[in-house]
Amino acid sequence: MSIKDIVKSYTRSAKRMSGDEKTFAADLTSKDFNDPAVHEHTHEAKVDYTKIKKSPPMEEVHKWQRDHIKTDDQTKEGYPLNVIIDPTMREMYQVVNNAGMTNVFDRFSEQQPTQCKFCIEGLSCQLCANGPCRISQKAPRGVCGVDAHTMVARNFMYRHVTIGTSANIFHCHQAARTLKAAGDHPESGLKIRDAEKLKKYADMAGLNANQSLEKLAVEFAEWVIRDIHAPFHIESKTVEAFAPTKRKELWRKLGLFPGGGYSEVAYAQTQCMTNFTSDPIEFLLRSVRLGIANEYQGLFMLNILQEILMGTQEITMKKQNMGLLKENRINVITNGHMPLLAHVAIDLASSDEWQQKAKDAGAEGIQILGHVCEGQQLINYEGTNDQKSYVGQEGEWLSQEYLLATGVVDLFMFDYNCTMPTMPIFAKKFGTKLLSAHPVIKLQGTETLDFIPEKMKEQAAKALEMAIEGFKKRKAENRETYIPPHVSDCMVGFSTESIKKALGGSLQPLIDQIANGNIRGIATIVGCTTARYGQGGSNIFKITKGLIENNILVLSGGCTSSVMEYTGLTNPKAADECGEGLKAVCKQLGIPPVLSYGACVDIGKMTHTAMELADALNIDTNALPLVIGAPEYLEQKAVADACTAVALGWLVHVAPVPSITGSDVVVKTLTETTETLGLGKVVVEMDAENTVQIYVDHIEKKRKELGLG
Ligand code: XCC
Repeated sequence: MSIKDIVKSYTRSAKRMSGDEKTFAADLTSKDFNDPAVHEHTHEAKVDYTKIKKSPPMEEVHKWQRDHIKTDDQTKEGYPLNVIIDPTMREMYQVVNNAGMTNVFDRFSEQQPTQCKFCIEGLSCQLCANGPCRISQKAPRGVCGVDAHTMVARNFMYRHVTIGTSANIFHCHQAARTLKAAGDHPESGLKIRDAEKLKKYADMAGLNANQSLEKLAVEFAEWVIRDIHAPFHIESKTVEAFAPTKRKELWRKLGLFPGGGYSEVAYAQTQCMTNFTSDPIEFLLRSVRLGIANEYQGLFMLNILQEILMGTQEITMKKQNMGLLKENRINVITNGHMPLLAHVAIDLASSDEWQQKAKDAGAEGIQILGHVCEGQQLINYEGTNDQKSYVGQEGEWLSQEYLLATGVVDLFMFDYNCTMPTMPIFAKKFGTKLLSAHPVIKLQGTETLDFIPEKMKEQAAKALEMAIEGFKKRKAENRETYIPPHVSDCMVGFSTESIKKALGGSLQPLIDQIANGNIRGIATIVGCTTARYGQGGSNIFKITKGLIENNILVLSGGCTSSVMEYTGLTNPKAADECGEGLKAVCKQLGIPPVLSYGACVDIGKMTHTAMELADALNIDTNALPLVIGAPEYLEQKAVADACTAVALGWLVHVAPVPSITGSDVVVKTLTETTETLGLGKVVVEMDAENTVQIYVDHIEKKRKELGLG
């Protein structure tokens, strides 16, 4: 901008601040906002469930999905139906798009080509009032003097890793509060379902496990909470108690052993202030350090806490997708990642008393489905298995607007991330009641519950009452609805413990199959799905197909699990699609080639399996024939999780391209140097076939180093 333009811009800004001139948003219309109080346009949208191309029955869908990924039809032309491979989402996208309503795929199109080259490469900074600065050849430094390498590395840690780490630790903190409440107030709703697990981990934490379960629950929860809140300069007790010995030595040597998680995040954010740290390598190593806190004070620990409360995973057959919704039942969706209140609601709704209340309202009953990672967790927990009100998993995060457009969702309750800001207007249009289960997530015009684990039973009852009201209103208004009829059968419930149990008590049979080469190695395909060209679930599916054909066993976690489910890869029948070695193993055990570990937060369980495998082989974690893949990563937790994987010594593949390509120092450090330090490294690759080859090559390299043929 010229000096004249700058003066003009500041003068205009000043006028806007004083109210003398309109802001940019003042020129938008009320239909461009999500506050249901001002959004008056939903009634104009004409919803027609008949003018859509319906998906064929599931068997044909599976055939179509397999043919489809062989074509190159993944670009702008034909978007988004060329990337959406979920049969229900394909139908409901058409409904929403025909009605002219905002939705995730159309918003992605609207954002093209506005998306900014500088931001994509990490070369823009908005931290201080001299900015925003963008780095180019003409202007190689920001106004403060920051160079490209520092700007990219700082953005990486500040915008992605600190947010993701604090989110996972915050989640763990809430789970610990809930365990404490279950001990202090056993009538509050949550139960201690896996007492053995509580004793085992409390013992590993150095606590006295020979006391009443209630007292032990309180003590263990307080131990976790104390560690999360410890200062950054005091070594974390959870890391000390649960991380592999060889890793801890390395982390100490490299200065990466973290202290208390919240304090680590505060330290890292402080470093990001303008004119503070400028060493790019420091930001990158600090990110790895945050990755360790992210694991042991976040993912790993929150899994243990939730399993104590909801029962460890159990291998079983379950169902998935929108076809599980029922026109004449009260349909409750629970969305998010922290199914604590949801579990109490399922408990209550499964009782005869609440089923009767539903019948009194004119329904055939009340049922609950989990959306996104929450649903993935709930179908896995042993504690949900025989609860009749829980009917299955609904879909990935991309599908939530389309889900409400069915018109049959009576209550959409949500707790922790992955609830779109547009939910209030969809709820208004389609008569759904919304309820937030934690004040950390507030949507415009939407009721929010305080997070009080001691009162969860009461809160769950309130949620179910809201659902009953929603149903009554839907019926009274005689609303038109449509449920896409597609459902997948899937085998779920995999975890270290459930796999060991299925294998007769140890991981040895799995190790034998890896050693004899039937299984070449393991790939964890985790994380989200994105709306980008070539993604939308397609990239995950294509890569996974390639891996199992190459005899690589796949573990899934996150919205990737939904993709595996609606493409049939978590069905034992998918054994026929594998290479000969993996096929033989799957057939012998009656398992699919993709083992669903559940949610993205269940990555903590995958690292647990990997750590036990490494222990059984007496090797460090980085020696395992293992690759971590996030082929459609979306948000900050995924980036923090990638840092965890780097800390544990693993190759991490990510797509789409993360915003680090503006600096060769950052790229080289994360893709090469970290590995030379005994850590893992990052690989970026967009093409699915190349990606499969990268995984295969890495696994074969690790096999060779281990002396395996
Ligand atoms: Fe959200 Fe977990 Fe990502 Fe899916 S995988 S888009 S975070 S729901 Ni977690």
